[in-house]
Amino acid sequence: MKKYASALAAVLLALSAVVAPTHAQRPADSAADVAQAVADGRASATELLIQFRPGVSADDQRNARGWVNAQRKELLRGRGTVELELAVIPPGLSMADAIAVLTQHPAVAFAEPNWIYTHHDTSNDPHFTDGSLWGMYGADTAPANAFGSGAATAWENVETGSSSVLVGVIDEGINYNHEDLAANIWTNPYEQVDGVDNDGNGYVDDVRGWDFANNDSSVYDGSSKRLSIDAHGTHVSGTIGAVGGNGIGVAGVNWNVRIISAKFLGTNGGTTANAIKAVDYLTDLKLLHDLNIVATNNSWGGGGYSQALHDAIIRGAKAGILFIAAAGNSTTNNDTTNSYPSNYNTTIGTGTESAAGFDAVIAVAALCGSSASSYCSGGAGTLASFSSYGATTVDLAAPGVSVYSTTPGNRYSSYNGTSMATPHVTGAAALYASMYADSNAGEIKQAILGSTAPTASLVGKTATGGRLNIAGWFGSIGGPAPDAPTSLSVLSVSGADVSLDWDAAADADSSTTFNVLRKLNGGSYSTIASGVSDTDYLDTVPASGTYCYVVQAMKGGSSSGNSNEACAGVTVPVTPAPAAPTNLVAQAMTAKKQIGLSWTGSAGAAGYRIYRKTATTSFAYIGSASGTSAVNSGLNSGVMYTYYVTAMGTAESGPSNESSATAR
Ligand SMILES: [Ca+2]
Ligand SMILES: [Ca+2]
Ligand SMILES: [Ca+2]
Ligand SMILES: [Ca+2]
Repeated sequence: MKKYASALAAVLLALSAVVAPTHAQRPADSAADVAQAVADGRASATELLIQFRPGVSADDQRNARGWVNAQRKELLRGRGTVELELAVIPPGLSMADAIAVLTQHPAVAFAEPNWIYTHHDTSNDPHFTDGSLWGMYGADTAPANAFGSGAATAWENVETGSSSVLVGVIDEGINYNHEDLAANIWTNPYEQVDGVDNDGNGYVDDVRGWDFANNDSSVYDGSSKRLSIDAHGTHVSGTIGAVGGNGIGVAGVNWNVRIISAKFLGTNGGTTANAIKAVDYLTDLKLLHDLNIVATNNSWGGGGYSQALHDAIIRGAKAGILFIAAAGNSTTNNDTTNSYPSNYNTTIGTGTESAAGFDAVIAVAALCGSSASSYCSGGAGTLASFSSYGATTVDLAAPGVSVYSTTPGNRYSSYNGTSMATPHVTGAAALYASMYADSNAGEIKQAILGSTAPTASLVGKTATGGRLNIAGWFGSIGGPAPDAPTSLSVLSVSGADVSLDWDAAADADSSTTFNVLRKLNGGSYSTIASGVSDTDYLDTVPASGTYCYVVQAMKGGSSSGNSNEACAGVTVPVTPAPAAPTNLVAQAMTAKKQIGLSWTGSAGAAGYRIYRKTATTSFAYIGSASGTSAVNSGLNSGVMYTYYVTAMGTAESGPSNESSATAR
C-alpha cells in the first residue's frame, strides 16, 4: 500500500500539468490569460503555433494534432528538422484547452496562441501626437478627427508611400534641407553640378528641380534672416511628404515620396510664362527619363484664361500627370466666376492642343476641422469661410484651416487656405500610386473622387459632395483587383503532405498575401488557408484522394482571380487506432477529494484521454495523460465518480473498462 501511494504521489506531480500546465523556461500563458486574450481578439480563437521537438516524425506530429483534432495550416519554419507550424483547431474546442492538452504531448516542445498584433505604423512625430496635424487624422485614428484626410488610417495599414513615386510642386521653392523634408526631396540622377546640362533637358545643373522665377538652379533662396522666402512651397511640400515616423516635427500624407521643385512663384508672385515652363519641365522630365511623376501640386491661382497654359496642362495629362489645383480663397462660386488654373479641363481641347482622354485637373476646396478658427464659425466639417466652391468645377474638399507643416529654418507653422487643402489631395494621389503601382492617372483620380466621404456642407458646393477620405480605401472598399499568381505546381507529395509552390504576379508587394483553395475528387473549391505571405504552402490532407489547388492574391482588401490549377493524387497511410486500454482501476486516495487511476497501456499509444461521469452527469472528457496513471483532484467528498480511458494514436481507441470510486 505504501509503495502504491508513493507511486501515485510521483504521478501527482507529473500530472498536475494536465489541469494546470506549467512551462519550463518560458513564461506561462495561463489558461485564463489565453481565454481572455481570445475573448478580447488579441489571440486567434482557432489558430495556434505548435513547436515540435527535434527529430519528431510526421506521424508523431499527426498524433499530437490528433489529441485536439487540429489541422496543420502552414509550416512556418524548420521543414524536416525542428518544425514550427501554424495549426487550426476545430470549432467548439477552446484555445486554452487545446494549448493545455498539446503541451502534454511528448512530441511538442510548446504550443502557444497565435497572438494578433495590431499592425500599424503610428506616427511618433511630435506635432502629430500633440493634436496639431488634424488634417492627417481620421475618425478612427489616435488622435482622431472625422474630417481629416484619414492618412493615418493608411499608415496603420502599413501604407506610408514610396520613394519610387514622384510629385512636382509648382509653387515657391522648397527649403530642401529642412530636417523633416530633406530625405524626401528628389535628386536628379541624370544631372551633376558641373555647369553642364548633363541630361539635355535645357536646364543646367537642375539637380532638385528648377527656379523659373529667377531662372537658376537654386530652388531655395531663403536664409536664416529671410525665413518667409519659399515658406509657402515648403509648407505644401510638408503636407505631401514630410518624413513620418522619425520622431521629428510633422508627418506628410506620404512618409516616403520624392518631391521635385518647380519654383515659379517669387517674392512678387509668378507669371503665366513661368507657370507654363514649370508645367512643361515636369512633363518633359517624365517623358525624358521615364520618371514616375504622378501629379503636380498647384496651390496658386489668379489671372484669366490662358490657352498656352491650358495646352501645357493638357500635355501633362497626356503624359499621365494629374494637375491638382486649389479652388481659390475668394469665396467665389467657380461655376459662375472662372478660377484658374483649377477650372481648366483637359477633356476640352484647344486650337493648338487636342483634348486628353481624361480630365487631369482636380480642384480642391478647404474644409474646417474644428470651430477654433475664425474661418470656421460653422464648426468642424464646414467649408472654410474663405474657400471658393463649385458644384461642377470643384471636385472635393480637404483640410485647409489650421494646417500645420514645415516652414524654412527647421520650423513648423500653421497656415490656412485652399493652398493647404490641395497638397492633402496631391499627397493622396502619390500614396495611392505607391499602393497600386499599375494605376494610371485616371484611375488614381477615380479612386480619390470615388472614395470621398459625403459631407453635408459640401452638397451643392463640390461635384462629389464630399471630402478627401483616404481611410475609405481600406476595409470594405478595397482597391483594384491584383493580378493572379502564376506557375502553381505541386512540388512533392509525402504521406498526407502536399507541398505547393507558385509565383507572385509582378504587381505583388510586401502587403500581398495569398489564399490557397483546395477541392477533392472534382468537388468545389474551398479556401483552406488565407493570409499566406510566402509563395509556398504545405497542405496536410485529411484522407486519400485526388486534390486540386488554386491560389489567389489578396491586396488592399481585393482578391485576384484564380491561378492555374495544380493537382495531385494523395494516398494517406492508414495506421490503425491503438487497442483500448485495459484493467482500469479507480481508487480513492488518502488525501481528500482525489481519486487515483491506473490502467494497462496499449501498444502504439502516444497518450491517453480520460473520461468521467457521476450519477447525475454523463461521460465527458476531462484531460489527458502521457503515461498509464493519473490523479483526478478537486473532487467532491462522498461523491462516486466513474471513469474510462482511451488510447490516442492516429485515431482514438475505443473505451477501456469502466471503474468507479468515491472520493474521501
Ligand atoms: Ca538638366
Ligand atoms: Ca550639370
Ligand atoms: Ca533661385
Ligand atoms: Ca516627421
